[in-house]
Amino acid sequence: MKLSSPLGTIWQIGDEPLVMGVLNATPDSFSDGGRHFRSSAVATANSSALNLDVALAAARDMVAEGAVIIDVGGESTRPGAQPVSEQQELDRVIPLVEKIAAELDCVISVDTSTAAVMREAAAAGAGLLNDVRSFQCEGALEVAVASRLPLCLMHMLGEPRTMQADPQYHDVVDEVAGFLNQRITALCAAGARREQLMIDPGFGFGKLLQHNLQLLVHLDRLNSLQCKILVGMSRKSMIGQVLDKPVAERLFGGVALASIAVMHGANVVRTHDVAATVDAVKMAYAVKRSS
Ligand code: 9MG
Repeated sequence: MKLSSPLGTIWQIGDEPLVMGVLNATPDSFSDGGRHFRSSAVATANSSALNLDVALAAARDMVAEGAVIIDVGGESTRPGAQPVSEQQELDRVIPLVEKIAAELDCVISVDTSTAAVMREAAAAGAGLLNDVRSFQCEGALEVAVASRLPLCLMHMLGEPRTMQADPQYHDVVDEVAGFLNQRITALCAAGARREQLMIDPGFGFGKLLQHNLQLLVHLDRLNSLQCKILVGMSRKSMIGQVLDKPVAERLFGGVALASIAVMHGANVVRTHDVAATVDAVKMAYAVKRSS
C-alpha cells in the first residue's frame, strides 16, 4: 500500500497512533547537530550541502523501525534559530522529498511555513504539510488548502528566535485551544475540511516547563476541537529540565512522555527516536484500548 497520496490516506490506516520520524535537512538542528549534513561534491567553499544519500538512508532506517510518517524540515525551529531564505529551504527540502517519494513507502510530511515550499513539496510527493506557524505566513493558507493534503497546525507563542524569552499565559490550555480553534476556523473558511486538519499544542514553542506539563496532562481537552492530535516532545528541554540531562541523554524521558501523550489522546507522535517510540506507543495504546 502506498501511503503518501493526498487527503485522508493517513487516517485510513486505523485508529492506532502513528509515529512520525524527524528528518532534519538543516545544519543547525538542535538534536542531531545536523548529522545529515556532509561536505559533498555539490558543496561550495562556504556552504554545506545536504548529502541526499545519507538523509535517504536515515529515512529508510526510520521507516524500517516503524515510522509511518517522515517529517522533512529545511528550517531549524529550535529556540534562537535564525530564519533561512526561501531558496535555501527549497534546495534543502525538495530533492529529499523527491528521493523519499521515489523509494520509500511512507507519508512524507514537510515541516515548513513558506508557501513556495508547500507548493513545490506537494508537487514532489509530500503527503502532509506541517506548519509550526499554523499557515499564517503570506500565501501559506491558500497554498495549503489548495494542496488538499492533510495539514498540521501548531500553537507557538512568538517566533523561534525569541519565543522562550518570557512566555506568559493566564490558562495555557484554554489559550492554546482558543488559538487552534481560530486557525481551524480560518482554514475551514478558506475551503479546508476539518477531517483534513491535525492540531498540535506546540510543546516547547513559547512555553515554560509548567506550561508544557499542563498541556500534556490536559491534552484530552483538545479533543473538543474534533481534529487528530499530533505531539512532539522528543529530546526537548522539558525533558532536560526535569531530568537534568543533555539532549543526547533524553531518550527514556521522551519515550515516557510519548506513552503519556497516547494515554491522553495523541494520534501522532513526532520523534527522533523511532524504534523506542514505536514500542512505547504500541504499549500505551494497548493499555488505553483496554480501559
Ligand atoms: C518542526 N517541529 C519541531 N517540533 C515540532 C512539534 O512539536 N510539532 C510539530 N508539528 N512540528 C514540530
